[in-house]
Amino acid sequence: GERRRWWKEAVVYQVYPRSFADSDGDGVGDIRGIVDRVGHLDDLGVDVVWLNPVYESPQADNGYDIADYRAIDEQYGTMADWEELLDTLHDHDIRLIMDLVVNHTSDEHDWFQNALTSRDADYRDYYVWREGRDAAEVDETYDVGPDGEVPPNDWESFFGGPAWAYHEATGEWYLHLFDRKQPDLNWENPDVRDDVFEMMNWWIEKGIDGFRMDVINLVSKPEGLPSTDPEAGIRTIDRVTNGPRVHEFLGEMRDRVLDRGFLTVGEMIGDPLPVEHARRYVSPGPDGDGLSMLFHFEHVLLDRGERIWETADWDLTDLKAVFDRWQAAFADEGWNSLYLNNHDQPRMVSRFGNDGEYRRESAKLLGTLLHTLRGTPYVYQGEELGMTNYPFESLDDFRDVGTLNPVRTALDRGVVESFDAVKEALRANSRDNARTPVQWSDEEHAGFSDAEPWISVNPNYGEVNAEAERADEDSVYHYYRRLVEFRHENDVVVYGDYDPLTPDHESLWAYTRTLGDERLFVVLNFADEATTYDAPAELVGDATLALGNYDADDGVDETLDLRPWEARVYRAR
Ligand code: TEU
Repeated sequence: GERRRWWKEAVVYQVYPRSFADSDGDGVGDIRGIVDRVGHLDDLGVDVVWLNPVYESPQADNGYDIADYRAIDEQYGTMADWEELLDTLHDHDIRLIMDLVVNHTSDEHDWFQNALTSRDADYRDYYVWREGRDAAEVDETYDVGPDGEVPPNDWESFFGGPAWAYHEATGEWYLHLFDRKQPDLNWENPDVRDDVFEMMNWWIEKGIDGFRMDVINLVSKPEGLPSTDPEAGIRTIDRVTNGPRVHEFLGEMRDRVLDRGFLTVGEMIGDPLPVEHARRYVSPGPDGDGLSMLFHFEHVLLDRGERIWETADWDLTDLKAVFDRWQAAFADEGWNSLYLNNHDQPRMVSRFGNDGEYRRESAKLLGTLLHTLRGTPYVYQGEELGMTNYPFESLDDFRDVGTLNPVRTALDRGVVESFDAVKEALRANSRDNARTPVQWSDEEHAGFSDAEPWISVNPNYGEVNAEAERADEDSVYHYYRRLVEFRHENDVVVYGDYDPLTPDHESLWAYTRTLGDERLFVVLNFADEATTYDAPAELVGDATLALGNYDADDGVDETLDLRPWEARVYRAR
């Protein structure tokens, strides 16, 4: 039988603190701003908050570069503010999970500062240091260090350029899979693991309810750090994901970090994530790593090219195929997380919906999908308001290191001709789409701050904002409230089997969810046009319309006429 778990029944709401709410008028969101808005979360009905990093950090990657794991960044407030946030959430029966960023630290972390002092420094081996290679022996052309040295291997950073930085004083290179201000920790060193596990337990003792684990499938690096192999189609990402000791390290974590039935969700980059790893990460058995669930990337890579300025064509059948495969993968054991956007992804309504004429309808349809598949839904701040992508006009509009680094490097090298040549793709792809301030009202700066925000507010805030959404019973916001409530009141939404009905249809996604003699029938029209659907005979007949984004009658007819972006959830009778 199905194991019941509180986190399977929960809806998670993701707060990106920098962009959520600014209480002290410096243009940057902060923890008090979140405390002030807990009412919004409570009204929405969510069960868990996932808080993006608020630790002390020079903010090279908005907090994913941590200088002190046990301190709150001044910009975001104090430890007392954080404690108040935890207490306030708990008072409202909302749990809190923290972001765990332990593949790398900031270069300003004490460990790294110590490591820089000499090759024999106490903390040298906390990071990955190697000697460079002789330029004459290799054919890479970029970034030749002093004395004609090139980096130890050809890996590329996820943010563009080589994954290695040369340290003059000690004459070696350190590995940084992300920005050069984010040196990778050396998990081969047992002291690193001790310190990480101890730090996790320190936060657990403070009363948190779990962790979201940043790029946790990168922590084990392959022996010998081999270069890529373009002939065999092996890219950097294939070298660094799901490494040889990753399950051993996570097993150690499972055994040594206190577990009070937490929600743990591992971010697993790479495409595809091999199913044998996926199963093992989330298997609760003795051979499993015991994570509650994971984030895979397959659906958010469909429309992406190799580079941030490239896009790819996709259609609905591709999207369904990805979800169908993952629904099946964890049908008996393991559990899915469900997300359509987050702080690294463009806004879902601009990407998978229609953010113009059908913004509201398509935001609700996507919400229906998110909340009626089998798994735990993650709502990203502003999603419940139908917030959209930002109309970027120049490189100056961007703040994200993951956008700026690669584009600037490519412009320098002439790989990209001009900003205009890549504008449309960056508009579609940039992480900054998700990071514009939450639109609370139609007041100046959208009610996010009294000051000019660190990144521009989307110009559509006059129409799209929380105050307007709350005032309108037909809003995306109120529909999301109903979705959350629906999950809480119906076990079939949580535990029911998923069966797809229309894998090959180009604009319809229909499926059933079945638990014992309860059955839901969901039908979604992913199109700007009306579409008819011949419902399967066994579903035709009496049924209650439990949810929908248009007015519709009870009962499933032989032929269902669905309006643009219409979503319906029927409860079979
Ligand atoms: O993200 C991992 C990651 O691979 C993405 O940043 C990816 O590069 C991006 O989505 C490209 O589309 C995690 C965090 O979520 C992200 O914010 C951090 O920048 C990154 O790790 C480094 O900590």
